Amino acid sequence: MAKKNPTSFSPASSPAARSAASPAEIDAARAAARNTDSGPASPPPEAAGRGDAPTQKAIDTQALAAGMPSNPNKPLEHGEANAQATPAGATVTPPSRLPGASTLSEHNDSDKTGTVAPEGVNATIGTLDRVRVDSSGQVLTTNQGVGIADNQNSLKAGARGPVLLEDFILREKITHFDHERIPERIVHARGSGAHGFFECYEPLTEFTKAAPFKEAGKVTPVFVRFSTVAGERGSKDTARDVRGFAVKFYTDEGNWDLVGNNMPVFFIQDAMKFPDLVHAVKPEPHHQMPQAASAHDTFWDFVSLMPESTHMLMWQMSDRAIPRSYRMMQGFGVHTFRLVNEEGEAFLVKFHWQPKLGTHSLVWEEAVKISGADPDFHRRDLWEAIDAGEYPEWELGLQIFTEEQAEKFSFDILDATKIVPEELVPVRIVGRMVLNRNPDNFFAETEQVAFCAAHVVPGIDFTNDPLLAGRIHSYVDTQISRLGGPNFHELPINAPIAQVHNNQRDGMHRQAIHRGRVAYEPNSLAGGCPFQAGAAQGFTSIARRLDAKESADKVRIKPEKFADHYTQARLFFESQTPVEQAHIGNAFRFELSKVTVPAVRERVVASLLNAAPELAQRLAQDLGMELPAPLPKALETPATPEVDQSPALSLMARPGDGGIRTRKVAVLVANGVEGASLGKVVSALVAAGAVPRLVGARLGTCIGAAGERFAVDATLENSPGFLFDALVLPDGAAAVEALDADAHTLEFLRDQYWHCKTILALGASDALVAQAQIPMTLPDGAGDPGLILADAVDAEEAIDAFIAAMGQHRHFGRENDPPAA
Ligand code: HDE
Repeated sequence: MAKKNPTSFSPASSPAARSAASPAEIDAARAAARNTDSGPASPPPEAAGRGDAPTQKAIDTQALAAGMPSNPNKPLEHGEANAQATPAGATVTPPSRLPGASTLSEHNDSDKTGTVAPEGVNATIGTLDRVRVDSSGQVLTTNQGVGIADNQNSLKAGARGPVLLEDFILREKITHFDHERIPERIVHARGSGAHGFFECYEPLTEFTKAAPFKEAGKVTPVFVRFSTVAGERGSKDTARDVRGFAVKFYTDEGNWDLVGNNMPVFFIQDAMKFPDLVHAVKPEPHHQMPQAASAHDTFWDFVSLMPESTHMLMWQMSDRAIPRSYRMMQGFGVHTFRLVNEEGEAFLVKFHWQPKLGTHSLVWEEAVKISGADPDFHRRDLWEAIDAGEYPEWELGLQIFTEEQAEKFSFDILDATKIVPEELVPVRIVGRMVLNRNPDNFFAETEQVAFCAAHVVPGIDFTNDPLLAGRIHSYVDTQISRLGGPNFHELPINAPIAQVHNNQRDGMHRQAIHRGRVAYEPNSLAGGCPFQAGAAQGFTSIARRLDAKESADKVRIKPEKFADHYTQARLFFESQTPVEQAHIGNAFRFELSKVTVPAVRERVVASLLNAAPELAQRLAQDLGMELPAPLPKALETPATPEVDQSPALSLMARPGDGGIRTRKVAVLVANGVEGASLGKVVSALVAAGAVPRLVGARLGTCIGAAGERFAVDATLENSPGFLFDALVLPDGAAAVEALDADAHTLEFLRDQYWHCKTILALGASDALVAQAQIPMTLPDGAGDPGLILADAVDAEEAIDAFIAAMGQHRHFGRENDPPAA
């Protein structure tokens, strides 16, 4: 879309009173126009003659430049009054396309050059179709397009002779291979991405002019990358860690990256501490251990000296840090941002993504086991769901509030270790995001995508959050070394769908071929183009910054309220259900038990005493240590919080719709399985959208009791119980006997039980439940809602109960600490 320019001039016409040029003058002017240095500035009009392009170009260029006798915007560049009213740049419409051409030979087209650049277009931003490659029916070639006759042998001097240096085909292949790897991301190295779209439910123009929110039903393409933070690129998906939740909106007014996490707060308050935090959590530098884990000395040493991390530690030790799926976690923008409307009014905003499937997590032991059996667990889950047409969906929620409201809060909204409780500012749902296309190529898309906290569009702006300020710098900087130079924005996955026109040139791997000789602004030789967009169309920063003083002193200091390190940590802990609180305690215990220096453990417990004394006491007991004195507080009497509890902070607050779509169910089979009830289970599960898999001792065919044949699609060995959401043990005495003889079965069953998953045992298979010593009742004596034993004749009713129980996701009533023997 070409931008509109209100200040456009017409090219100057040739001076009227000019006496006719003599033939000698015309020849001289024509000759001069063929030189690239010096020459007559203004050839007479009749010198152009028919088809004399060089002379015509000189004439048109002169007219174009003369059309802008001065820069009319200069006076407006001064004075505070003009700061918010930047005009669009001045332009002159050229009399022809000749002055804008790099070369007059641009009409000579070929299969390589194509023709003249289409007017006002940057062709590098076309859809990804322009770079997709499909090799079906094609011969193998070198990178120069030369057919490769033999891809099996190097070029040798004789069949048994030496390989020749001349073999450019071998050398090109090996050289490219040698350079296939690029540096991984410093943090968030492990990740998975997908394409999709954002759809706006209602116009939000009252609050923002940002392109995606302009009208109901407006669709904006997105690319999303989920990640872990600490682990390397090849590390496991199910580590206890924060998850990155980065969304690139390809809006029609430029790219907007909402680079968030699955937790709404962060460890630190100032970007100055980020390298320290990351150095502390990454594998320790002397021996590079442990991989993808915070459970080690340096991390806990650092965070226990940084009490502002306490709130985030509560989140990180909660089950949020071990999600069941990327599709089942929330996302948050973390910082307070601003929305700005057409009138220039600004509002404060927090961004929330709410998964349609609800928020669900793994249990710790399950996460540990999955990391061994399937380190790609989350990557596989996302890929399979999208390829199966089960498109993951989130709703976007906004907490919109004013600076006047914010000033009254007991906490500082510039502090990234604080949330705005939903009781203070409700979350308003404004649209949905659907991920409906897997990438064609992991490297080209998911690896090369470059998110950047500085990528905002008109209508979105920053606040003075000092953590955000560091991020605005960091992301571009890191891409320059990771993606090999300043032109990473031209990589197809990063290019916006909005036009890109500026005077940046050159650099490593430049893709764009700019027409013309002008690469500066202001100019008259390109008619002033590309011209500055001005306040009406371009990005402007909101003038008022919270608490910014006109002539503030230069300081390195934090605002007072930043010193309240514990109030919201307590709020989070108090808002959890007892099960979640127990899991948080277990996680702290596990992590601290891996710390080798007692003083570090003590410091953590001493700090937690200020946030959740009962948690700290339990930890001291579990870690076999004396209860230390509480850590001195930076702020003895913080402001009274508005709320003591916020139910929305519990994972249980968002169970989803109770359905079981995409959940994986293991159906254990062996020869002699009762085919009729097996068939009913599988059909019912498929109808409910779940993914049943027949798991047997070996792949191949399993013969049912009535001679039915079933294909076994996974084995007890390659797909252990903890990889499934639920378990079905079908009827059939012979099958039960065979399964009973395989120790995998009992382990499978026990894992399902201890991880609180739903189990259905039909007919004779109750023997397996007994053999695995699965308790029939919960520790408190109540019936177990997730353990369904039924005669095969009652299969239908039992299957319904099984599906309903699966919809509850877990049956935590089974839990005991430690698990009962
Ligand atoms: Fe990042 N972060 N970050 N971060 N971050 C990166 O950029 C950084 C922070 C987040 O899938 C890096 O391209 C600083 C908060 C995500 O490609 C790097 C600070 C939040 C991703 C970087 C923070 C995030 C990154 C590494 C403190 C949640 C993955 C590679 C001032 C709101 C994006 C890269 C993807 C990645 C810097 C803190 C989210 C080095 C300096 C807070 C989701 O630029």
